[in-house]
Amino acid sequence: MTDYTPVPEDRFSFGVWTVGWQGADVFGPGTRPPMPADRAVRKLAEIGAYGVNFHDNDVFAFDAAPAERRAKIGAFCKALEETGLVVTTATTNLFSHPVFKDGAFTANDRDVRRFALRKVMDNLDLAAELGARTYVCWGGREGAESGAAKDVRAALDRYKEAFDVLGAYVADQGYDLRFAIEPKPNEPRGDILLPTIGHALAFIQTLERPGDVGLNPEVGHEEMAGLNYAHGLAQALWQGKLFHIDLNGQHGPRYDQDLRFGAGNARGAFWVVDLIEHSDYDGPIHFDFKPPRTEDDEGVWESAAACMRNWLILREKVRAFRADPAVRDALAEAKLDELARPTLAEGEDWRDVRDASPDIEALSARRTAFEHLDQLALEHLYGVR
Ligand SMILES: [Mn+2]
Repeated sequence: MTDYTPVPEDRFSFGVWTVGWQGADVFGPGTRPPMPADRAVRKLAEIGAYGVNFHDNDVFAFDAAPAERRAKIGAFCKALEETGLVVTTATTNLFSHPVFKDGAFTANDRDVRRFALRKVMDNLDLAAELGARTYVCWGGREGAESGAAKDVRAALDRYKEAFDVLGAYVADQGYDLRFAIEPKPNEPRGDILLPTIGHALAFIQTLERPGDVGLNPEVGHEEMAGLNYAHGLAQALWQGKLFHIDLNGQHGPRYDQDLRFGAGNARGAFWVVDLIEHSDYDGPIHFDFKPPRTEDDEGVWESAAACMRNWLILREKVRAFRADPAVRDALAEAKLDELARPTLAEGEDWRDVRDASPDIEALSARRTAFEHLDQLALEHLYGVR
């Protein structure tokens, strides 16, 4: 048992925009005042975060004049220096300004696409300067509400072209940066391109530099599509593509809730922590949540701190689950070790199974014992083991 106090080794990071969200939604304006990026950095350091992730326009306004842009970046950097917080990741706002109303990399208007590339390159320069290693691309406006207005195959050509151009830019500049695509099924567009982990994984294989592009899957985005986030993460890990994670909470298929991590699907969160804890993922444990519109400033920081606290609570629980002798027996009974064994033995080929004739009735009658194993997990989650 610990007191769940975060330490830098936990690698907890937050988007500047998470705690800085003012609470504006489609039905009303913000309920909280704007938060300058440097204040977000200082407060995040106070509550035990290790790193931050920023959009260009979290730090300076879209239309900031060069002097103002420099001043805002200067204040941000000063806060980083004074607190020791690390910039792990950066990204571009390609969704707020009306110019991106039909998307950025896949806007039908070619001039918009050219401007979008330039905006990303500007922020890649800043990201590299601040030491970010991962560059997230969430294509929130890359999509459509209607059928004929978007030729999806042409749009995917342009999407690929954007990553090829930006990959060349990063290589030519000698930046140590990798791209991480963040899938989302819908919202703000009716339907968004690259809607799930699976779509994005397939897309990456078409790029000129597939090795430099991976994924940044978000809990809520996959669960909005009714998918199992931990399974998606596992496949991304299996394909060497889990470059970053966006952790938050969601209650099934509905609008993007961005609850604090551990709220929403708690059972799903247990398996996410179990997977990441027992994997070679070494990126930040990153939270992309939004403190609900009901909260004041104090509530914002309580909600942010709770993301880390919930991770640490669940980490303790998944470690206890894996160390429990009853769980080890149950895993063996459920044949997890057997799943890890190749179906064909060394030196065997299809001939060795071509004429297999097992006792089908006996095979069908074998126990799986999965319910027993799952109940043990739930009892660890519920705190009775
Ligand atoms: Mn979200």
